[in-house]
Amino acid sequence: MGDLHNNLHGRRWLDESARGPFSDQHQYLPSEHGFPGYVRSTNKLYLLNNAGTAWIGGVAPGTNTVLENSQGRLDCSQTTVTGSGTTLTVKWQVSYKPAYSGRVYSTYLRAKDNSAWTSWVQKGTWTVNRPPAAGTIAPASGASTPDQWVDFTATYTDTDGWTNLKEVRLLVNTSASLTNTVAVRYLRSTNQLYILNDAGTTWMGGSAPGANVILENAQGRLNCALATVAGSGTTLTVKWRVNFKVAYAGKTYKTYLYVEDNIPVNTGWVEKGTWTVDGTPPTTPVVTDDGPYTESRTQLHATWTSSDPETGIAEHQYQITQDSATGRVIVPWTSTGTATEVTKTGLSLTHGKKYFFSVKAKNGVGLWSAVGVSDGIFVDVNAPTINAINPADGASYTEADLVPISVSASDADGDSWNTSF
Ligand SMILES: [Ca+2]
Ligand SMILES: [Ca+2]
Ligand SMILES: [Ca+2]
Ligand SMILES: [Ca+2]
Repeated sequence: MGDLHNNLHGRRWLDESARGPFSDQHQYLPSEHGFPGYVRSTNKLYLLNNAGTAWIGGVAPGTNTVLENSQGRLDCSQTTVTGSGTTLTVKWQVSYKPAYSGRVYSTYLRAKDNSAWTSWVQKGTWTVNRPPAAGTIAPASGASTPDQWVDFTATYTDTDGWTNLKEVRLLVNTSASLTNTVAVRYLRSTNQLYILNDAGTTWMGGSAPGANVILENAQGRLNCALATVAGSGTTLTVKWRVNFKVAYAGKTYKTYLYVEDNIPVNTGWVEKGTWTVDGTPPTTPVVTDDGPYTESRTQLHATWTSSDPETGIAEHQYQITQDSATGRVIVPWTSTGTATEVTKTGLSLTHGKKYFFSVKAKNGVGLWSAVGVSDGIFVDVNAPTINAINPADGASYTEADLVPISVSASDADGDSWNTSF
């Protein structure tokens, strides 16, 4: 037995393995491509050609030669062979080409003495893979109202090709937490969509894109009918059509993508954008005109304040009416954009009439506030005139004097007037 190794032909073989979650794709396929061999009797290294029909090479270990086929390479210069006792030890230095990437393989050994081959014996596994990556999401930011459908178009990539992806996900939450949230998933291998349950423990659903199904939990919904999936090259693009329920409104969330390939290797949750769900309109504007009266018959001015903590104010509109907020319309609803005051000129106001500003505000998701109204302003073209005040300026009296106090005034408009001291 001492020279058994002198009789050995060694072989090492990599092929697809039945191991892992994708046994339907990773069946044991005993094609003989991609493995190197060593013939001891001639001290030569070989690599099988792509077709598995002929040996490439025939060079001694240590030779500065790289043997290669479409799957990989055998670097003969770094491949060593040593024999001792009953054992032949071969250190195969191999590398794998992109065409071979994206799988978990089994490693097999086989040897032949001067008369017979062993069978192929599985001795281990080896993974050749390039990891997946989260791509982009569009829109990267924005806002919606409760129950409003939103299309998030997300890309997911794998250098091994989009079919190397096992599943992709989208999460909308304040952090990468999975309880009471909106997380959706597409399982590429079965072409099925899911939404995570409230507890974050179970994926619910299993409907194909295009199926007339709406999956939902307490926070939101995934509309399968209008979700789309497309693969091309290294990229899988999913258009997620989702909405958020009232229970989920009132916050700005982050959007996260997650992708996992067939190995499986995953990216974890990768933050990609923000999204706000706003279910409340702006506060009712507080409107202030220029006091109790104005002498102008042609212009009115007012300022106002309103706010929306979730999505801010996108637009204001004002209206001017006479006599009351529901009286005759002097200026119909007019936008001021984001300005919070207006000076309206060119008016033909009536002396003695009171005018009111009504203002409403729209937030970032298009919800309008209630209408706020000013307390009104009279048009008084001429303020009253004081004609005389008794005692007159500079008059002097003694302690014993009884001092008469009176005012004489008039109003050019004929308005009544009052005095106070
Ligand atoms: Ca991969
Ligand atoms: Ca709001
Ligand atoms: Ca006023
Ligand atoms: Ca007057």
